[in-house]
Amino acid sequence: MSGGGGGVPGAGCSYQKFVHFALEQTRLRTSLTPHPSQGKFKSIRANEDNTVFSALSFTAPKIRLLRSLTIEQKNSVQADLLVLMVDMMMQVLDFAAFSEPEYDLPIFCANAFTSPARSIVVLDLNPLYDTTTNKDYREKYYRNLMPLAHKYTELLPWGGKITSESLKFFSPIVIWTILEPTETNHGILYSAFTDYYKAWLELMDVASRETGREAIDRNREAQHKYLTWRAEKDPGYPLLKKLIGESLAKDLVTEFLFEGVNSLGTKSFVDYFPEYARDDGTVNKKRSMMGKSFETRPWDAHGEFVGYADER
Ligand code: BLA
Repeated sequence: MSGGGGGVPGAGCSYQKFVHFALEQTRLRTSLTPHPSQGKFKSIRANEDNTVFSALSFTAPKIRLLRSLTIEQKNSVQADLLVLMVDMMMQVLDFAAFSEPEYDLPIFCANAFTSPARSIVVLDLNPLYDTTTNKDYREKYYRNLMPLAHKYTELLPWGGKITSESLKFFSPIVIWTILEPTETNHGILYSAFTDYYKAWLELMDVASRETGREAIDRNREAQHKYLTWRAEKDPGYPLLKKLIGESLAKDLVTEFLFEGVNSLGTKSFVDYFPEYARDDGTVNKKRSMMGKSFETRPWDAHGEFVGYADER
């Protein structure tokens, strides 16, 4: 059997299937065109031979950027009962979809980091506008999606304390969970991914184009703020640096994963997040200024925010 060392179950638990599903479903509804960023990153190679990167990016009507990165790190091939088996040491999925600024659509966000010990997962339709302070936005997009969140609250339970700053980028239907990397959990995650992605596609299908200059500018800036946050503070960055080196990791983050961070707006990280400004004007390297909080799910069944920072 594979996984003698308790490794992540093998090929059956790949995240490739997630990507195939999403692209297939998207193609049923719209036509995908390769994004210019695909050229440089499609055949990105890791420092180690056992680690494979797959990067794909597209645009489509209404969709500014649909991009996917998977990383698979395999253990050395073993002969076992005459069958060559491969242990997965690490699997990563980073899948996101960003609309054109003419639409205020949430950002589809699926991130999973799986090691033999556990899977760290964030799956969400990240709101363009903070749903605690923008009730209209919450009503518009999440009211009808609350049943989706309820479907998974027990199967994919809240992952415990989390970087507090992240919460502003999450919606009331977010799945934030830490799982044992079993085939069963992988199956549940696949089901949640497909449900959430189909929900996003449906929103995309019916979204109507904003025509007012001000509204479009506001959407663009909100997306730029999100990109700026993630390009600077994404938890995956140290690992990317280790796998492909600092310079390529930086390019991957700014030109592929969070493409638009250098073109959708001109504000800097500390313009958006002044609490990170150090006296000399540089960005504080800490991931979080507030620390971790929210031991339990901080939204109620109606999507109302019920978490308070003082519960830390
Ligand atoms: C950990 N990734 C995490 C954590 C979160 C996320 C919440 C737990 C640590 C924490 O509380 O910050 C993901 N955080 C997000 C997402 C948003 C956010 C999606 O704010 C969106 C707004 N993860 C990846 C990729 C890699 C990766 C591509 O998505 C690697 C290439 C790795 N994530 C990774 C690792 C950890 C992690 C190694 C654990 C280490 C750590 O906590 O620093």
